[in-house]
Amino acid sequence: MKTRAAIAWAPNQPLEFEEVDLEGPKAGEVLVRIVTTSLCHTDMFTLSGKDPEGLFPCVLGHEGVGIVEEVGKGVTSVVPGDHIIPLYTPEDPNCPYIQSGKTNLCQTIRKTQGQGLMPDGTSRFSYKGKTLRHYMGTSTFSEYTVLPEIAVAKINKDAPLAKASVMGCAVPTGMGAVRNTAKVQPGDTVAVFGLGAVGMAVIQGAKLQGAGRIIGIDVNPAKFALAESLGATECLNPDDYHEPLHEVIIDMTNGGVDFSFECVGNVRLMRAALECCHKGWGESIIIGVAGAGEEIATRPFQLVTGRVWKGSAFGGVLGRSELPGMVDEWLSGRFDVDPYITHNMEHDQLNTAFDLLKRGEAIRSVIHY
Ligand code: AHE
Ligand code: ZN
Repeated sequence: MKTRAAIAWAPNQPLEFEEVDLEGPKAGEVLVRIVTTSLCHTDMFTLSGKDPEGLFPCVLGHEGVGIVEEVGKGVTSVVPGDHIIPLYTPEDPNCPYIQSGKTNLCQTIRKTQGQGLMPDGTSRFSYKGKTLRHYMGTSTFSEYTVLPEIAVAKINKDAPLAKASVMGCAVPTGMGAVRNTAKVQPGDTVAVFGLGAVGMAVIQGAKLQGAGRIIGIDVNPAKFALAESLGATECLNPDDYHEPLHEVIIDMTNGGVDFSFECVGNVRLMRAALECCHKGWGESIIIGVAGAGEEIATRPFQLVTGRVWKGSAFGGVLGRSELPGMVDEWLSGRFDVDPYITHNMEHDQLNTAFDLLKRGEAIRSVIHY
């Protein structure tokens, strides 16, 4: 079939919109019509050429929601008409990683996914005979996409599809990091580095956990009002201080925070996030994605004296068994996704969405097909 897709031909080039060829679902695969998709920094990161797994030409996009149109042979868990969220972190019950009960990092199709291919090692996308790579196993910047069955989470049909795309990355990534990775407890002091969508979701999650102080940190003070409306008890701009950022936070918190979250992907900020943690027990969770070749550093003494460095992917959320429950929590009013959606636009305005994100003007732009 033909589908309208945004093609990323090469790093740092604007996306081009074309009718591309899409092969139907093979065994164990599902054809999905994406209803909305939103733009995450990780799409921008890959388009910038800094992603060691970035392959071109490709169809980007990993935060979306859609409707199953057709299923391939052997697919039993979804049927046409089901509403689904594509999972860049799939969940295969036969995967030993999943069976361990210790992680959400399913590895069943991770290798081919990183190569921009479906599990059989081929792509379903092409344009004028030239292969286009998939991206993060999702490629939601195409109106129709093909996904492995283990990479779709069936969600409640009451979830408004115009908004649900943010449940595909930002919200579970931030909230999940708070609940599953850090396990923030009532009264804890939390520092959130970077007030994009993921940072906002960390704040919202920390508030739901009953955190005492929630300190938002960003060089763009225009983000502070939203952060405070979601639960930040105070916000600070590192540019307003002469002292190193970790010292400022240690001073503010009588010795450091219980948990910090790095939601930018800046390795210097990761160090500050670790070092502002309380001696003896403070934990820092890395969520931000750093570019190829970047490395983190600190004095080992920071860890010897009890600080803990951790990371979190997709918030430690099991996509098929836990994400639908998070969607239900949203529907029940436990939290709201409206604050994340700063812009709504059409598919062919995606390049504008990239510009807005780059300039720090958007939290999430939702693209409606
Ligand atoms: N391809 C990059 C790594 C990118 C990365 O870390 N991705 C996160 C999700 S970012 C969502 O906005 C992730 O889930 N990683 C787990 C995984 O298996 O990729 C690189 O550095 O190679
Ligand atoms: Zn993302």
